[in-house]
Amino acid sequence: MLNITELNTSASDFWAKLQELLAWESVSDDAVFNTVNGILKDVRKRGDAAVVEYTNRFDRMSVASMAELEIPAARLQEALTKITPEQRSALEQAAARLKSYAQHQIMESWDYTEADGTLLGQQVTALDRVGLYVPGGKAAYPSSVLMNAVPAKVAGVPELIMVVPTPDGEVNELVLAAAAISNVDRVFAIGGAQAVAALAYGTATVPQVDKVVGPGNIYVATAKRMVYGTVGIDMIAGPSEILVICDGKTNPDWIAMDLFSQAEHDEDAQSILVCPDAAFIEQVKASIARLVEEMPRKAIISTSLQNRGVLIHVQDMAEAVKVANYIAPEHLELSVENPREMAKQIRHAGAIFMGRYTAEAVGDYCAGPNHVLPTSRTARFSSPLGVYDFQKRSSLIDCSAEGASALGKIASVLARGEGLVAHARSAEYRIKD
Ligand code: HSO
Ligand code: ZN
Repeated sequence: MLNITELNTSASDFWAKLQELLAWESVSDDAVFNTVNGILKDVRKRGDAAVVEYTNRFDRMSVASMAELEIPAARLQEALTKITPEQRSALEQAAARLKSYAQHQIMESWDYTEADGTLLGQQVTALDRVGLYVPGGKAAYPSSVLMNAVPAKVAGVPELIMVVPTPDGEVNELVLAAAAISNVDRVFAIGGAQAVAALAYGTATVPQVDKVVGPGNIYVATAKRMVYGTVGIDMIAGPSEILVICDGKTNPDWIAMDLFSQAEHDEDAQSILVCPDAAFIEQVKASIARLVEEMPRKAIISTSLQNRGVLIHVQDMAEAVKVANYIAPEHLELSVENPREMAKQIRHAGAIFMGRYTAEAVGDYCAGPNHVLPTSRTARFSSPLGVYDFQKRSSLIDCSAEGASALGKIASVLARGEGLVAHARSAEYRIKD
């Protein structure tokens, strides 16, 4: 039997215990910081030559130039023929669904005209060039390529540059196929902090981007933090999380597998069940014990559940909602009778999966919404990745002569109050009396 932490909201130390279990130290390692700092400086100074050297060293490659590390468009198309027709169709269907959802998110420009003819508004434009980081190795998710690339393209980003490490020269055909399907413009077989640096600063071969998005290991996350300001970044993602609220009337096997679906991502992932029915919690524990044996990633799931998993017994559903709002989980499943009513009371969650039939897994791949979501309680102040992350806004002001005169009077007073005489006179010139 796995040893998963159990909490009861009626215990006096419940909130303190919960807080302890939620604590997650994000990127904060001095040694990593120093290594990344060195790589960023080196790439900034020596460009392609540095990127080639790091790639040969870290990914055990032996290329002579950066040009050899570009994966040509024809090779992406070829990947579409190397995967199975079933895989291709699944990727295409997922991409189409993500696209329709993303189209609902497009921010439009707007303006309005005041009585004196002054126009005010907001003009929305897409970013010019975006870099998409895709991890190599065990965390290479083609679904994440779609989740990042599709909204960028729907926003109208003309140039999308993907980087993906290919340790020992091994490419992931599904990742390349996903890049082809989502119209990524260029792909470089580079990774780590050196790839983030190449995107952020630009090299002779890798064009400088305006924003770097996509998940990565601690080196990539640290590099993203450090280049922020030179370029934009999406977010620094922590380990994946799921919180399931269940009223005790769903098949316990389904709930156990939903908890596994996050736990299998990595040892630090967090799966939490919140339920008012103690007998049902016991049933889920029995399902976990039985089903974990069938899991190819049994070791990862077990470690994740034992280190960070929590089974919370609440007094009633109102309390379940309170716990969920405090945790602000990345994924929240409402496996209850009337999920739409309950969802209205949820104030903090990355994505809400409603009803017994909605598994988080469909959201991870193909429902439509993005699977790049705020983790580690950041759903209290941030939102899923979307089209708006690839758009920006410019304010618009067009004064009529009359408007300039009226506004000039206000500006003049405020400017003189701040001691800024040039501001005041610039506004006063336009005042007509
Ligand atoms: N659950 C992950 C996304 C993912 N799942 C990718 C499977 N592949 C973070 O939302
Ligand atoms: Zn997942």
